Amino acid sequence: MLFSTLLLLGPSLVAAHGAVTSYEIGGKTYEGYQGFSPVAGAQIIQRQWPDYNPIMTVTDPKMTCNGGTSAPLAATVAAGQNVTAFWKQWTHQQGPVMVWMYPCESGFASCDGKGKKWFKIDEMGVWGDALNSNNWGTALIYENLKWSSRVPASLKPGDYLIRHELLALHQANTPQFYPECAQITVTGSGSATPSGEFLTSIPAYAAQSDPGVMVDIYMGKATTYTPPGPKVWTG
Ligand SMILES: *[C@@H]1O[C@H](CO)[C@@H](O)[C@H](O)[C@H]1NC(C)=O
Ligand SMILES: [Cu+2]
Repeated sequence: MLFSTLLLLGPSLVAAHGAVTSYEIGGKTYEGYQGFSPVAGAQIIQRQWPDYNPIMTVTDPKMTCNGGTSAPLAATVAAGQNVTAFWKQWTHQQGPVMVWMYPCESGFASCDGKGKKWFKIDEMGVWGDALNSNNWGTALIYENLKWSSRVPASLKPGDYLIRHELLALHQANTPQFYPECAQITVTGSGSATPSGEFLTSIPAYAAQSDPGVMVDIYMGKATTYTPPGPKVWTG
């Protein structure tokens, strides 16, 4: 119901959400997709997403890259360097930030994000013991409109997707996922890859009933929160 209302109201409520719209790596800015008007062949590193309506289920195919497929460009990142993502706007202040990577072993054009190969490089859930507070990773995005994550220094060089995911939890038991992807080529002399316990598939990196997904932050009883999916791999 809420979802169809949002669709009917269209652009007036678009302001209630947000998406990654550019990146900065090593002092260089990479314009991303600005949304709602895909341009064929846009010379960007970001996979163009059709909209940033909330994704409501962890099994939705849009979970991979918000429906974005390939992009013509990639940014070069030295292993150990940070990737900073920027949002033009973001509204919600409860819920975790999670940053994921996926190896594109045969180049970007055919890289579909399928299989149990996704791993987290960064995340922030809640700090303190009040889940109904603004002490959440997504509240820092609300404040700063950016998020910086280190690509593990020991990571094996190659082509990767980097996926920024905001999971908004402000509506009880009604998770909203906002993921976007960009293409990066990691350089360096590392050889490390995450072992199986750090890997998962997207969509469906967790059950919809996972306590990190289906949660009532207002209930007053819950004082701890663990973001869904595997543990962060730092190399
Ligand atoms: C690089 O990312 C890490 C998190 O992965 C963060 O702690 C650190 O502050 C970032 N560095 C810069 C210069 O933004
Ligand atoms: Cu929203």
